[in-house]
Amino acid sequence: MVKRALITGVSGQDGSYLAKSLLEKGYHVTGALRRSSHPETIRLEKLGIADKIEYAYFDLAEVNNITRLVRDGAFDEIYNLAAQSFVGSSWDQPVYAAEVNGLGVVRLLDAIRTYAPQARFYQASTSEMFGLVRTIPQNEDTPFHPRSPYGVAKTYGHYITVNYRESFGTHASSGILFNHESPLRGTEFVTRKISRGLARFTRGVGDAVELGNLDAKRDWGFAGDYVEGMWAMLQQETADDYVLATGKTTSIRDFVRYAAEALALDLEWSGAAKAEQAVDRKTGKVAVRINPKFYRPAEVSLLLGDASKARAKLGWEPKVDVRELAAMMARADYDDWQG
Ligand code: NDP
Ligand code: GDR
Repeated sequence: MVKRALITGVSGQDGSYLAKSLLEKGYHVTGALRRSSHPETIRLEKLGIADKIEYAYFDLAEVNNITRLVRDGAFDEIYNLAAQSFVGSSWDQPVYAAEVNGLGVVRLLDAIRTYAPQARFYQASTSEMFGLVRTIPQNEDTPFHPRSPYGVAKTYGHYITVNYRESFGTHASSGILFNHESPLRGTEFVTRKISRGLARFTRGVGDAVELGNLDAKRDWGFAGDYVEGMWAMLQQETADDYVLATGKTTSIRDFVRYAAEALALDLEWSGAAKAEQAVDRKTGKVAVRINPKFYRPAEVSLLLGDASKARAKLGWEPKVDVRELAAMMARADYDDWQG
């Protein structure tokens, strides 16, 4: 029997890699997409799988389309990756973040409870739930203190997933994933902003890359590795929660350094705090500068994950190190440059 999977957020970074992986494993994949005037299948096209997916239009803010999709789809596995995923804009649209990232999850879970109780469910939870961290590294037992409307909404999504598992026996797992990136990462996220900005700078187009807080530290892995962990969670007999992370933390400044290295850019750093900048020694031009508008109202300063549970129970291991990741992204942006 061919297994049937539903991926919400299939047009996003993780949705695309997960769809590719499930297709390779022999699944039938239904990808739920938001209706748009321009169907956003560009990442799926880049991976060569856009025409191998069955599409269903849906929005997590609307209950009826979710119910119909779950009722009629006969899905074995449902991966909820759809979200308003950019932390920065969640302060501008806090109610929408709660609606989609929080209530959207219970809409899906309740449809599963009612119409597809046999389906296995994956919720895309996040290290942003840890927020103001007091314990380093963070694992499944670390208390949450989210620092953004995005993180608060995702914390509800996490707990309601746990609650449906405990209340109704739903096979519902929550993956607490630390940052994971790729050449398909959205251009507003800091890693891609850096790789794309420096690639353009190296090509001689585009101004300096303007960034916010260079001192924030993240545990960055490769998205292609993380979607394998999502799948592994749903193959377990019992549903559970798992942290996926590399166990190494890196500052934004060092990510800039790694991407610059891969592009053979020789940067000279000067100044401090909001006056810090990096000049390209070859051309004398400013390649990176601070723009205070990219600072956040409340920052998550340091994330460092402990994925020992996933390693032990799922046999999951991240394969790409942060330096290789920065190089992979910078080179892809340099090569993809269209003029
Ligand atoms: P992306 O921003 O690349 O993808 C998000 C997806 O959600 C897109 O397909 C988007 O559709 C869709 N979406 C947004 N709003 C709605 C809505 N109202 N209804 C239906 N679909 C919607 O994110 P990632 O792939 O990076 O992340 C996947 C998930 O994992 C997200 O839930 C994110 O919060 C979470 N996460 C991500 C981490 C990471 O480091 N990447 C780490 C931890 C958790 P459209 O194309 O129309 O915008
Ligand atoms: P994050 O990712 O908020 O961790 O959420 P992002 O790349 O946006 O920010 C990471 C850190 O970089 C600092 N930063 C900047 N960020 C952006 N976007 N732009 C800048 O110019 C800039 N300068 C410095 C930020 O302040 C922050 O500290 C991502 C998303 O994928 C979420 O959906 C996911 O849940 C978490 O990762 C884990």
